[in-house]
Amino acid sequence: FELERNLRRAVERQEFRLHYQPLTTLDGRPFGVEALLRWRSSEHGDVPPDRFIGMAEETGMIVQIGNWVMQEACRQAQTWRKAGIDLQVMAVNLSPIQFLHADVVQQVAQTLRQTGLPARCLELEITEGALMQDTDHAEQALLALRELGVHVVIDDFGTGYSSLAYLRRFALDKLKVDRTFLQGLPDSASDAQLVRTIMQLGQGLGLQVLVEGVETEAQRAWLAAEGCRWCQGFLFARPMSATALAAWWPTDP
Ligand code: G
Ligand code: G
Ligand code: MN
Ligand code: NA
Repeated sequence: FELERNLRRAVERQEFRLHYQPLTTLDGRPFGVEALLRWRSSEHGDVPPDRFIGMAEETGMIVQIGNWVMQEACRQAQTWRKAGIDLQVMAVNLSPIQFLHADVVQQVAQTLRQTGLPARCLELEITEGALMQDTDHAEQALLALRELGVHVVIDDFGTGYSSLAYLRRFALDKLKVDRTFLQGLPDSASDAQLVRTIMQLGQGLGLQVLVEGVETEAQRAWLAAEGCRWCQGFLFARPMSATALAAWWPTDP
């Protein structure tokens, strides 16, 4: 209960920060980042998202927190772009609660207006579960988001309980292969077949496929041989503060 009470005050106390993890090509060149929420509580110290996102969802606070995340991520992206960093993608995680909220499209549009970030630079990461809870809402919201020009990504792809039929029904742009599939690579024949199949499925449907959780050179080599183009993982870069990200980003040759 104390954690919940303190979470309520965290926004006004400015205890949230965003970290950023690079999204890269297979040779490690970054084209964007994923924003990841961090809470430094004055009472509890650093609290990992796994420990408070669920609570924020149950209490509805995730809407306010999520709106802050989107605003801050877009503001930061536009600041970097103006400073000459060639950031093409700012990816933001949307909680199912946030995505199912009637205002979601309005919120996204307002954030883009207020920050000046071009819509094509914003990617919203949504899980399969969020899409399947209210498929009529999802269909309408995805069409409206596409109309705005933002991109929508299925996060943790392959771990949800949804039918493949939604892939043709919904206006989607990208799949992010869940990192649990990477763990067995390159040794596990079944993991290899699953990742290969997801990449083919995405390609066949005109969706980009990004593989997350790349941790080893052997995984990178396997993905390169399979024709994978986009990835994210500790092998290339971990999530880092805004200051660290700006220092890490390569300057043009
Ligand atoms: O780096 P990491 O430990 O931050 O993320 C743990 C989990 O928390 C991941 O599943 C990630 O998607 C989720 N997460 C991180 N930041 C956000 C956020 O801003 N909003 C939501 N809804 N989830 C987030
Ligand atoms: O669910 P989502 O994809 O939003 O989760 C992002 C989470 O994945 C963050 O916690 C991030 O730190 C973590 N992550 C990113 N790359 C790797 C990786 O290579 N290995 C592991 N174990 N976690 C990773
Ligand atoms: Mn994500
Ligand atoms: Na994921």
